[in-house]
Amino acid sequence: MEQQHYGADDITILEGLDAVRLRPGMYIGSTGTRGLHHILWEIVDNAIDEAANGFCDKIDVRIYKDGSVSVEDNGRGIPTDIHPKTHVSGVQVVFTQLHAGGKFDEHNYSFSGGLHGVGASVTNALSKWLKVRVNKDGDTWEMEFHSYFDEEKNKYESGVPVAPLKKTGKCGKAHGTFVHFMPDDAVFSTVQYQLSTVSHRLKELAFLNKGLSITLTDERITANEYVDEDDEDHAQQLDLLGATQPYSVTFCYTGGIADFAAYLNEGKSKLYAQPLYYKGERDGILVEFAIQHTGEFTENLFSFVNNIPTPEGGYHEMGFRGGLTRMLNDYARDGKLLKEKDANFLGEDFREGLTAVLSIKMKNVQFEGQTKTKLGNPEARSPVESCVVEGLRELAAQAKNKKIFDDIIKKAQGAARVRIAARQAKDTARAKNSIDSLTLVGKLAACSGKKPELNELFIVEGDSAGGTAKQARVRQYQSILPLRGKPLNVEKKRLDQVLANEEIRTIISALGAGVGNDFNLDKLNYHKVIILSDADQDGFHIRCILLTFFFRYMRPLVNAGHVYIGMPPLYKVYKPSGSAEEYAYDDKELQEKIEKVGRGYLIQRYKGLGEMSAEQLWSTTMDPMRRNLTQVTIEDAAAAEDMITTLMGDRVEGRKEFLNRNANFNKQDAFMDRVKLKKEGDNEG
Ligand code: TSJ
Repeated sequence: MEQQHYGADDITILEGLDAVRLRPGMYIGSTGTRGLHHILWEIVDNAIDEAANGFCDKIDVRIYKDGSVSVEDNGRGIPTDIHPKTHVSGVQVVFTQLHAGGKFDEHNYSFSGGLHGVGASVTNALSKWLKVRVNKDGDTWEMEFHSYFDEEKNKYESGVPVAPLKKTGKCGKAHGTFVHFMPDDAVFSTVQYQLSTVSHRLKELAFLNKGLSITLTDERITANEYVDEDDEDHAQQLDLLGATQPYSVTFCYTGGIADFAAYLNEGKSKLYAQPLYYKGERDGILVEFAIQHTGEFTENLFSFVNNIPTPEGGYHEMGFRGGLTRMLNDYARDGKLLKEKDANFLGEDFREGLTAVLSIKMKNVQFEGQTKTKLGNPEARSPVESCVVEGLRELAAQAKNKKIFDDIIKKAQGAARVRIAARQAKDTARAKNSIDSLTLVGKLAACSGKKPELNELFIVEGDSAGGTAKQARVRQYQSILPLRGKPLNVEKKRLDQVLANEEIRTIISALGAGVGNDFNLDKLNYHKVIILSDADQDGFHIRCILLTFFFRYMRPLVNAGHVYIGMPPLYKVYKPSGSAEEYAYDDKELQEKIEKVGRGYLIQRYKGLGEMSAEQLWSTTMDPMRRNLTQVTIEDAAAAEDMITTLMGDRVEGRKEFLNRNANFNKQDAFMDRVKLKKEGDNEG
């Protein structure tokens, strides 16, 4: 080709962009909606790098009516001077040279270069047009690129400069870079940017870059035309902006990933109010983490490398988990929370209910895995682990955090107990056939219906009341399980004893969903598990024992709201003639019922369920239309945990004090202080 006015360098540059055009998938993965968003992230990443280097604190992303999109920062502005080797401006190099992104010199470190990081030139190559404006040292500079089909050459020309970079005005003290481009519909199967996708990622980037303010504006729609369910920022702005303004949202988090962790835990019960946060550096790797334990069981670790999510995990996650386990075991030993003879906790014990955000930054990242979102650099593991150990030690050394760390260990103790019990349950099951295959004919009066969602299991105190309940029930959907005497107080026994206990085994077997770690809600035979015990001290104790067992060994059952307490009436107010009959469930109600029945009333006080006739038990306690059921849900698992330890465990003083305080068993039971109780049928607790 005879175009000698181009230098040799320029020709290779153009060939570079042609290659992108020819095989876009090689550079951006796909030409679908993912690829479309990818070329936006390439641009955003450059602005994020400028922020990470401390030169900018504001980024604006705008989606226009015509489908184009722009990114603007208030950074130093892309260098405008002529590049000594290529004899073109820095701006031109950025947009026409493959892989020019970021690495200008050794003083600006750029960590992009993972999933993204192919550079802004790729965005240019795959755009119909791209405009850039730089404000720098008082001058405004502009340049434009375009892609078009060259009829003469019979080929596509991609990302070609329309003209060299030129000064177009003065900007005063303003500084920054503005890049505006139109994705090429000849390349992408769709050129519609998805507001929810862009919004979600920008919010994530705002969390990952503490203090950075990112605004997203979508001119395609007005403020009241889009409501993102989990975008509380937008919900707040809706009223202000109304129908006349374009949709716009600003994300800015001064707490960074600590705010991220708090956001992830919104609406959950927490072991401690604020996430623990640390930022450190080891062997050239920046490590930042935030952790907060919830009352739930699942572990939620959100990890990032160079701001890119790594849902498949990798070596940084191994380092994080290792560091967490090592430090917390050391802490427990040092504080004598683990005795000399005790085995170490397992990592999983410390991660029950853990929400964590881990963000690391390193060079030369290697992504692996099915979706290339797993960090494959083994050298990342050890520095992350030491940073996590160091960070947690530093945090634990602060007086204000002592209780938090003690509570984390306490929670781990609970988790370890369940873990050990589950293992022993398996062993026991292996030894004595299987727990599920236990036949309990004669004890359990099973219902005939086969729909768990309709079925109810009454766990009834005593054989006598159990017999009455069997007469009273509707066989179709109500099962009766009488308990002889008190079940085992699981808190005070060794765990293998718990699972060897006949009453406990009967309950496990009746529910059909297993126990401990193997507990599986999907297999549950009854969606209502109703504890029916007398309204006296023994009944109260039995109720506590059962709730403790469910809490410890079948917590999902409690969390899902399947556990109920049946409330038998305390009094019957009636006329001997039989013309009136009312039941009262507490003393206040007794007065009301006395007034209702009027002169000549008699009162019967029920001492136990066994004193009732089948008809009375049905109408007052078992009939879904008339009974007084209370649902048990753990509002604060940590608090309930503490209460259980006090009430059922070894803290004798606490227990005495508690029992004295709650002498009125009619109104109080162990869980009522800590547990959220709501009436059957209510939708709101
Ligand atoms: F993607 C992109 F290149 F088009 C782009 C770059 C897009 C956007 C919105 C912003 C940027 C960008 C680049 N913002 N800030 C910078 N900074 C530099 O390129 C820069 C400026 C000065 C110096 C220096 O050493 O003086 C070094 C660099 C890398």
